[in-house]
Amino acid sequence: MTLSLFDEPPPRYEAPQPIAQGAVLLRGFALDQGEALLQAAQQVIAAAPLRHLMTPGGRAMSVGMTNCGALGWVSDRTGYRYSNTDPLSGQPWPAMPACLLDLAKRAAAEAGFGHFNPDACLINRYQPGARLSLHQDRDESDLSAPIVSVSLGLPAVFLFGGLQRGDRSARYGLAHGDVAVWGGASRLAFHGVAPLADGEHPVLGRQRINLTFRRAG
Ligand code: MD6
Ligand code: FE
Repeated sequence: MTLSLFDEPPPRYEAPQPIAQGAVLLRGFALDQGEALLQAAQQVIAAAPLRHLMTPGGRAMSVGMTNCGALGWVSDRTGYRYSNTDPLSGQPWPAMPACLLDLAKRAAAEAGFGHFNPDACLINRYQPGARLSLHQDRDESDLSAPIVSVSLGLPAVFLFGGLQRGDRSARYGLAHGDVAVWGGASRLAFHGVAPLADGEHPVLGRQRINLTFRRAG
């Protein structure tokens, strides 16, 4: 039997791809759990809807966000912080679904960070044009833990720079099922997401969903 270009098996996870000291891409690592992860994310979104948070500067973010886990990342006119309740409902955030927690722990271990125990999972929805400008994740009290970021749906261009805002940043394509992990010497690296190109993903349609896990408290 010959394997044509059109019936190639889907790409499978192979090995970590280092991008900086303490930072790796795990391409395809979440592929075989994509459906379960999406179902779990949809359950969270049903209980704590996506919203466009206000930046301290007074602009609505283009990315829609919500959270699950003990702590959730929020932004408003007073600043960025973690909160143990959803400001929209006043209720605790939905619990972190077991399949999400399990994936985050396995990805961290694969990247060389054992014993990762995230208490915060930020769910981000990018529609075409949505972007995240270069920033550091530094609202977490435990900076010894890495960040695990899972991409689902439309592909995006991930910008990964250095420890200074002005450092040159490299661009990496992130596809459905890819996981990025950064910690150690890269924990405070500047990073962002270029404006999402329009397209149609077979499962998710015109959107990208990103799950970002941290140890916040
Ligand atoms: C991403 N997200 O969507 C990466 N950081 O691929 C982030 O880096 C991020 O969405 C801090 C706060 C919200 C975020
Ligand atoms: Fe970030």
